[in-house]
Amino acid sequence: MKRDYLMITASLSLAAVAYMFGTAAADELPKLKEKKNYKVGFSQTESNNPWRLAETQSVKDEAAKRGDQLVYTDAAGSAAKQVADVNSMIAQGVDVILLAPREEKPLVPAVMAAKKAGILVILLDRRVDPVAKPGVDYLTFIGSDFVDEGKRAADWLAKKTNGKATIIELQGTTGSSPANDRHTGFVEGIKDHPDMKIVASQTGDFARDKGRQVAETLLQAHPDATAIYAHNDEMALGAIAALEAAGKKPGSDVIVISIDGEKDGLQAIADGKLACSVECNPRLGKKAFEVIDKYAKGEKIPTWVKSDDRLFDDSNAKENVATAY
Ligand code: GYE
Repeated sequence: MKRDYLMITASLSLAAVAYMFGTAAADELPKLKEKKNYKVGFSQTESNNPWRLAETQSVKDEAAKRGDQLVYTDAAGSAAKQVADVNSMIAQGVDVILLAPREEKPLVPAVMAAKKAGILVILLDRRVDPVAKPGVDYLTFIGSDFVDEGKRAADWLAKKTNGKATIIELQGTTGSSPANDRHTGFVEGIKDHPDMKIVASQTGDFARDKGRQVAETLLQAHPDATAIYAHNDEMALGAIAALEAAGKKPGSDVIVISIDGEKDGLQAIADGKLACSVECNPRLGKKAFEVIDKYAKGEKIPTWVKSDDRLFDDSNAKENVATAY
């Protein structure tokens, strides 16, 4: 009894201290005052591909347009550095943190630390592990439906091949939400096609050269492969290079499909080397700042601000090259 009482008073006084210092209660999102200008942190995970660069540019452009101060960091592909980057933003007292989390699990503590410090977090382009909840621990996730992207890629391939394919899968960054979900969605999409099989699956870390190296090894082990499913265009372009080096014709000997819709990807479709790319829009900056404004005004924000993505193949890739990133 006495112990319970002590514990209750201890947690009550913790809540009181949290209140005094302006930090949020455990079940409540940090508040955001309506202001003319905000100090916004943007924690980018890496800058090694056109998708990332387009995303960063869209955030920088929107901040500049509004006259908001942007604190920008690049974790250079390290989850540990990204946690440190977020902690430094907390120390600098930013109003909001836009976080593009590299991996699902290691970034949860960063989300929780910001919440504890009373700083609002918005997840941009990737998710964290569901132990951190939108609408409770962070405001919302702004980005695409990765499970659906994987499913759409599988559906397209099933149609193209009449449900017959021996598939090599090049996965994205291990432990990242798009890699996990694009795999899940694709597996779901081929499950009713007994003649579609993934014979090898390995990470190419969303990077072109890694994708090329991994594709080279996997093609040697599986010379009978008829399709390559890459979790992004960069790895698909690497795989196309590997196929050509092995004397195979991408597009006819092996069908390559992917996700993103970057300029080089669309050009590869126009050239007949890449078969299709499910769009994943990186230009999320405008939406992010709109969400900040709405939340400060007291509007209700959905737990997922979903992108509306197209699919590119030889029917529409060429006309979209010019406006792609
Ligand atoms: O597809 C890839 C990038 O997180 C949705 O990350 C994003 C993915 C995108 O590196 O090209």
